[in-house]
Amino acid sequence: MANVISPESRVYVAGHAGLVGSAIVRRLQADGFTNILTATRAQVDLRNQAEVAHWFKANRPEYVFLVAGTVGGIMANSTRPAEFIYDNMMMHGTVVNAAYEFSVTKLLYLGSSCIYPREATQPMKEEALLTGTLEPTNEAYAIAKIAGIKLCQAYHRQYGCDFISAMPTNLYGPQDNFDLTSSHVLPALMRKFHDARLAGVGEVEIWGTGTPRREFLHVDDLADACLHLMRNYSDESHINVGTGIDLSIKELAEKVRDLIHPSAELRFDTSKPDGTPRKVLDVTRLNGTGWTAGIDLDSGLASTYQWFLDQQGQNIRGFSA
Ligand code: GFB
Repeated sequence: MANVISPESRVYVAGHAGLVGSAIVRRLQADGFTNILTATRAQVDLRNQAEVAHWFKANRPEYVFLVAGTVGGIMANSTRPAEFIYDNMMMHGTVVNAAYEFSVTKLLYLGSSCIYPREATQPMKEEALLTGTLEPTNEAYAIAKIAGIKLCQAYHRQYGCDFISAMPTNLYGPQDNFDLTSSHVLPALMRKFHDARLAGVGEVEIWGTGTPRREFLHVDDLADACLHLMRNYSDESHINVGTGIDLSIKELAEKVRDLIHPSAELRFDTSKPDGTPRKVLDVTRLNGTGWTAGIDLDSGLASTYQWFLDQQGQNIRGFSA
């Protein structure tokens, strides 16, 4: 019987402070895990192989959730491609190699749904990977994330490492980034409608045409899926993680408006990029492992906004209240 992660296991969450990492730590704590290992950027620069190897040698994790990364929305991706490809390729390479060198029992690497071709048939199946050109606005990031998948597969193939890859759709939830230049659309809209209501402004700017379609998974659902996959999945292929349900940016903006600032008008700034016309994942393989998403978008929006309000006066990433 292969080793299975348990509350006594030494579990390293690489990227513990971010949107995904903090959700995984919350979930592990809730499940009574007593050996959750984390390291701040000051303690370990994950882009530095020597520092990462030194940390692994000293801490000997048995399980690794590799969810660290330099991430951002469409504007950050299209204006900072060098950071996005360098940081992410280095972080993936150093952690996966150290996990092999120090005999980690199992590693789960988290990619992104932007790895798929811009014109991929929707919903996107895992087999669509590398079958067409990528979306230009986040190609650098996508290449780094694809390299992460190939790293895990290569270490599995050559050394027999139990390293798996999960590809989540667009995520949201507590500890998200609310900085308007680097954030993803959902937290950006939440902040924009919030600020407009407080300022008594009757119009909110939405980037693009509002016609692109996106799928949104709450990060607590993702954390649940990651633990589920760490326990039940060891195939070489990456696996999609999502709800399988999408909506247009305009429909999302109307949901956020109705929740936060119902009287506001939407103004579409078509000088801003739309990015990929549609991104929704085929989650047949995931559902086949016995997992389905549990947090619907309306409930997730309400609970995330409540978290946002509860943080007022505290430091939310990208937004000093
Ligand atoms: O979430 P987002 O920045 O990234 O943009 P992607 C999604 C859509 O929302 C685009 C529109 O069509 C944006 O033009 N949008 C409207 C806005 N208003 C806003 C706004 O105020 N801020 C932002 N950010 N968007 C990401 C990749 O692509 O997908 C990431 O850039 C990652 O690397 C993520 O892969 C999963 O969904 O287009």
